[in-house]
Amino acid sequence: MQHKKNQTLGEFIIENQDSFQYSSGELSKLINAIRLAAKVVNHEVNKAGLVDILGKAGETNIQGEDQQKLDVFANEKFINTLANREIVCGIASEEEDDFITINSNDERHQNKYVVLIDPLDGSSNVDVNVSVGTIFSIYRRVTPVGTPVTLEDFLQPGNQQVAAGYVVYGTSTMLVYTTGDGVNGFTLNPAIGTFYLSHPNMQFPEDGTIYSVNEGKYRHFHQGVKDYIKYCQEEVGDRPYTSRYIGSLVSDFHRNMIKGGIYMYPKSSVTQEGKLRLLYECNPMAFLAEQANGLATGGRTRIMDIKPTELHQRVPFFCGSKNMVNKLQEFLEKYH
Ligand code: P6P
Repeated sequence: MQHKKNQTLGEFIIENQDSFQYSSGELSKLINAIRLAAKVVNHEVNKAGLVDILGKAGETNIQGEDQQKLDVFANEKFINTLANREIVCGIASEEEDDFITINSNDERHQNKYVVLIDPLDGSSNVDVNVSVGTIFSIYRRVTPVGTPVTLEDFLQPGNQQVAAGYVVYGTSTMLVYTTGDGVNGFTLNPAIGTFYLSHPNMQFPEDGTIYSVNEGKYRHFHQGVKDYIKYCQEEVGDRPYTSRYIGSLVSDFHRNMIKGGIYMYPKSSVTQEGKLRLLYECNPMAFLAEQANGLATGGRTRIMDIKPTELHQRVPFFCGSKNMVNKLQEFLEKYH
């Protein structure tokens, strides 16, 4: 992977498309489509307080969560932008009950890629001006080109992803992605609408001193998770660690990747399988984590080895600095 200081995202894609093991031209078009949609959504997120786009859309999604107006806006923008570029044969979204078949103009279904997205993760934070994100995951279809896309094309294990990334709409807007050859971060210059390579070759520090979990749910957690949290809080060596939890996966992940840390969303007696969705939250973040020298596990299994069984399935999720995830694993295994 070539990195040149202040390279634009467009230049970076062109210079590195040969490292992409599939037809690079289409991937470039895909990433460019995501870049365009990210700018449009960023524009709305940044002025959300000024226009009637805050608050609930009056609908609920398949998760039973109130759809925020910005959720619906972001979902439409990413779907329409991806659908219009003749590279995607199907899209699945947190905001859509079922996957969407993209009929290429000539109906020959020649497009080879499927995209899974969480268009606005952490969207309940928008109304309180806390950063949110978009998460995307890209696979090649597994059913024959020339036939309509099927659910099988979406239920692939995360280890089959060809690209994944996120947009974080924070104090600055960044696009962070991988195509399997490291993780690179691009910061948007809003004055000219261009993303510049600001964080080449992002890596999780092997150790960290930040743990991210919703401690309000502590009493519902598995004993191994409780023991690990108490370990983080002990006055020993470089502990107690710092507790940082924004309530926005992309933001917590991004901070922990830069500073070192672990993010945890365990299953509990209340949420038997955890809360985060395997296909469009955990798998893309797991791909990024491993490409950045980190780890991502469901507690017993590497996240990217889990064979999905349904589009919106949830899994427990632990992700971040290698040595922190391994230490957590030790506590979990005491009770297996
Ligand atoms: P809780 C946002 O809804 C999200 O999917 C993640 O972005 C975030 O980390 C988590 O859920 C927050 O969930 O239950 O702690 O409010």
